[in-house]
Amino acid sequence: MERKLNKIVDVNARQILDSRGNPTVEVDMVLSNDIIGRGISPSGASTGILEALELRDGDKDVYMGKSVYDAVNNINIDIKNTIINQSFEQSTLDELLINLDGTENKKNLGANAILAVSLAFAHANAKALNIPLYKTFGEETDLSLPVPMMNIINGGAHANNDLDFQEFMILPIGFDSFSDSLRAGVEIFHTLKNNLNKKSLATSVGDEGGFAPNISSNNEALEVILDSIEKAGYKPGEELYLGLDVASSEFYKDGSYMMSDGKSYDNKGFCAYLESLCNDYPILSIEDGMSENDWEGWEILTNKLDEKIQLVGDDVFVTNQKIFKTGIDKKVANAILIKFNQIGTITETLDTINLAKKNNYNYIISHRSGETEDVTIADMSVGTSSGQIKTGSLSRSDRVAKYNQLLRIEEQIGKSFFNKNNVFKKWLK
Ligand code: 2PG
Ligand code: MG
Repeated sequence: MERKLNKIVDVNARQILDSRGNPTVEVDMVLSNDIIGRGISPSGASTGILEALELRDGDKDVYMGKSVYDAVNNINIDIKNTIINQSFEQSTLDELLINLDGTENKKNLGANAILAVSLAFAHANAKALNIPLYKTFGEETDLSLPVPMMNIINGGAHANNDLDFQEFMILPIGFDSFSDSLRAGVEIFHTLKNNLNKKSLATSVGDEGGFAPNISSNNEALEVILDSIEKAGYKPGEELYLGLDVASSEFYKDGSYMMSDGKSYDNKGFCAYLESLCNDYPILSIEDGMSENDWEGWEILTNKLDEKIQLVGDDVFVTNQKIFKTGIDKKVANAILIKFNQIGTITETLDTINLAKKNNYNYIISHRSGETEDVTIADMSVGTSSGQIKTGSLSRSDRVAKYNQLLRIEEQIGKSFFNKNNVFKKWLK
């Protein structure tokens, strides 16, 4: 029997604030029968140059140019007038939004406007179907609870220390449940705080809730994390692995990877440097090891490390099917980071995930450094069975809200769904 679709009876957008105190777009969508769904757009700091366009007003006297009143108006006028009193599936709504914008990078209406509408519909639609949101993102037979990639030391564009690498993450994979892996992460996080305190290093946190101590050496950051894992009573290289988001596009200039200690590398040299870190530490995943502008470097890196670790493309693929397709053809990376605001609709995000699945690439559902109370990514990681989620550290509500949602989902579906597909099996022999 065909489902009777609910009509959209109201759409109301407003400007709210994200976790960095910058304006962002929120949408409340009302369907018939008083069903309400809310969508909020997140916002990045180390953005890929080919990401869909985040529309900001640019008036330096208002919110330092960052207000989003135009995007809000685009929803309250153009989008609302086009979709009101009609009924949709997620895919037909998203298609209409894409066509209404009419540009490759969503610059007319703004990807922040379009995504907030797409997300609001996803939430409303799940309520109309009377099912949890995570069940709308994939097959019910293929759910899993993700391994959290916890970013406990922040550097790069997310902190004002001298660390070149943006994220130093721990991956608690040797546990039987999401809640046990979360507990290990939290205990290590607090042990790390003590460790930093003892070294008289600052324990204030960066944009993603990880510590941002004033250390400048990558090795020192990795050492203090390893020590904290052990002091917390866990086994590195067995229960806990390390992950990096190098975010190397941020320090790639004129064909060189320029480090803050004055060293610079060409792509071969930088690849050798990353390989040496992998030999010295239990690193299981490296994101953006090469710049978005250095596809040759990406090929070198993939040839060298594909068999050893997960190589994640973020800035280089920007959740964009077309660009990702080029990466697949060139055999670049073996995993893709998925951020729905890089592309702008739920449907396109799910299409990119399906492309990853078909080509045996891992896919990681990810937050942005500017987040909100919205927890959709937690549901998406379960529904698409990504097996991994990147949602920051173990402090600040914008980060832990996603972990808390995963705890709720664990309660509903059961602990046995943790890392069900064992997405790391290729590298852990
Ligand atoms: C990244 C993200 C999230 P941003 O580079 O992976 O951690 O950062 O949102 O600033 O792009
Ligand atoms: Mg990244």
